[in-house]
Amino acid sequence: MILAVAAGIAAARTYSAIVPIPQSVVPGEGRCLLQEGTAVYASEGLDFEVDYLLGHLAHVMSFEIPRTMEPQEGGLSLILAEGYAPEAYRLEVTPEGVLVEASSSAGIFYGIQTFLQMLPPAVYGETSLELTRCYVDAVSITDSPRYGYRGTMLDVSRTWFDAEHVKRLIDWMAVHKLNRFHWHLADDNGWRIEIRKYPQLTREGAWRGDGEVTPAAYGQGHGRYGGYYTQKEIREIVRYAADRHIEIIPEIDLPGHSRSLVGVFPDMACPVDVSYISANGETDNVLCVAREENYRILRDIFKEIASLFPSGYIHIGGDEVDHTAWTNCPHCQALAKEKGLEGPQELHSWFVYRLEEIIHGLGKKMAGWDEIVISDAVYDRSALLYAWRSVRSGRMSVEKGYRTVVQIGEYCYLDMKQSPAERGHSWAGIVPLSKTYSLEPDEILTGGPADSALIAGVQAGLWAELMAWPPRLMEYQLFPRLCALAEVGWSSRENRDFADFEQRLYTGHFSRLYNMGIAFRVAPPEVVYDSASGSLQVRPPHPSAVVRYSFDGSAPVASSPVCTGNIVTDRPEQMRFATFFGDGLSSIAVGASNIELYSYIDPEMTVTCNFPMSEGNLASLAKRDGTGYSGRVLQAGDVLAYTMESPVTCSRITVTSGAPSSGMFYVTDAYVEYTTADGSTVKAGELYHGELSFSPVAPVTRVRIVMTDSNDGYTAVFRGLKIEK
Ligand code: TNX
Repeated sequence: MILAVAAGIAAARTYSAIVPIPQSVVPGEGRCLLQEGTAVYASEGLDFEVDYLLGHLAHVMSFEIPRTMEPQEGGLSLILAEGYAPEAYRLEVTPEGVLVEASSSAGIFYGIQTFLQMLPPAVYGETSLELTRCYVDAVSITDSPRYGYRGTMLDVSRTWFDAEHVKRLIDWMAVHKLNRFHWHLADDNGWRIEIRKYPQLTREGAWRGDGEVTPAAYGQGHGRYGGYYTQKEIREIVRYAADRHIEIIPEIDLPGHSRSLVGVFPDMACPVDVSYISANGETDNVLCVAREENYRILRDIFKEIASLFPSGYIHIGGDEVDHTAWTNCPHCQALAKEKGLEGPQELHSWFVYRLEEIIHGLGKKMAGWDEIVISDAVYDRSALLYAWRSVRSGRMSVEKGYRTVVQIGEYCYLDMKQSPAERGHSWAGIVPLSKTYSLEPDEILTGGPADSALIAGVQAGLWAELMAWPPRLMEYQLFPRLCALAEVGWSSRENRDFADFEQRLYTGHFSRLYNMGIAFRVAPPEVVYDSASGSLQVRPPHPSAVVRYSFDGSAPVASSPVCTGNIVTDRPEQMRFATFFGDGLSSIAVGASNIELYSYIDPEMTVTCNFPMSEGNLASLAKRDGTGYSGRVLQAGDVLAYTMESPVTCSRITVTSGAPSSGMFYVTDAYVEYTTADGSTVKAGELYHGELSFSPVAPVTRVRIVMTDSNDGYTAVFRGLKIEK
């Protein structure tokens, strides 16, 4: 895959589009020529860095670059020298050659990353450009990171990402000078790391679906779904990441979010018959605090984890614990009494305290989500806190004196929607690229301009409830927002400017991502209707972006006409626009934002069903924007019916389901049928990921959603019908 810099706007200099932007870039005189005979010299101990550099150069050059024992005139030199900060480097490109100098192999690696961004984007591709010569503009760059912790968190429990997938993410992180991979290895919906002492954890706990210890979830079907990493794979990935100067921090989320663990070892939960629904809609997912055996099992597990991961930290989760079981558990209550613990929050603290003891005993420090200091309990201040809930919780963490990683939802949660119409969560708001880029960790957490030593750095979080569909949503959610976060973490405050960042994306970095094979998000154009001139005014996201359009309300495709200016039309509501990039990437389709794109009718109707649902919810569902939650898991044969007061003539009906904020808990297994005014019943089709649109053949008196199998959440969420004229 090769794509030249976006047509029209060529980067002014080979160093004008570097992401994250370096600390200091001083243009030089002339340029350096790489050609047959160019050689590379490197200090001892840089074998991986040399191979990495040459491996990439091979995608651009037609010639081999030999490694020499002495620096060569006109060649590439990677030199270890004293005097640089830990990850800092200097990169000098002159007609006499290329020099990368640093005090550590990490610094050299980052210097190489910057240098690679000065070459054609094919350097990241799979085939070779086979150039016989290649010029790089002379420049002098000195660079070092703002924060020592620059991370990405991946949840592999809700959606399974195999070892190859994880390695690809690590490659992408390395390009962006990110240096911590936080691996969320166990959650309610799957245990993903082999533990030799308890093989059942992966034999059983890594799988979900009908007949498995954890039930089907997130619309991934009734079949066996899941996977896990063997210890051999884990070691390989740890090594792979370390080569790329990325430390992996493993997380096992406890004592809540533990359904897969409890599924395998039911005795780890409190021995009480209570029902509760966790923040994520799970049941039976909390460990008993009072059961001593639990701490022995957890110690065994952490012992193996400690030996697999060289990181100084083990992350124990600690978020979103439902307290119902503890409150009702005689053992937890007796423990609380004995230790003088007040309320469930102090039981939570007790649990964390016990884990911290275990983790310290293994020679590691503890990391956890910000709730681990939800009560006033104070742990060893060596704990690393991950602020996620809010700016407030981040402030609390810093005020209490903890080193804090900023992963605050409203900036860093890349599972949030990028615009209201897109897939994603929205509990932390809509998180467009500009929002992620706007993060100023110190300003929001300490209010002061100076960087606080307590702010370890920043991290992107990719939770995976919604990642299984559509294909490659992971890449779409990560990019380009991860580029923005990398710049927040690396670049100095004075050098950061959103317009300039976007310009670098469009003139260089998108082509790099494209050559890496990343299905990144392309921004749609902005379209407004101007009634005075009767035209649609189309503003592409960037001057050279390719926008295509359709006339019939459908999403534009690669063969749709290209939009080159404003469009005069008497049917503005029918037109849709999308931005295209390279071969295969396109944005969501949009219409004019200031007119009604659909003409809905809202007939009178009543909604009924044969399973529990509140009157209020049923009444709500009779409205187009309505929502109704089933009071239990649905079964085959369950039916929800929308009955019209009188026959409705319409062009199209759209059935949707799923929670309005996230799309979670959609109706997974069902078909839709409708009754026409003459009394006949027509099957409209199966729901596909909770949705179906159809054009009725005659006036409609009733629409029925008929379940064909059980639903996969504790509730199923129905929505009002969208009926078009
Ligand atoms: C909150 S962040 C969670 C996760 C969810 C996420 C969805 C955190 C510590 N807990 O379990 O996946 O929200 O955005």
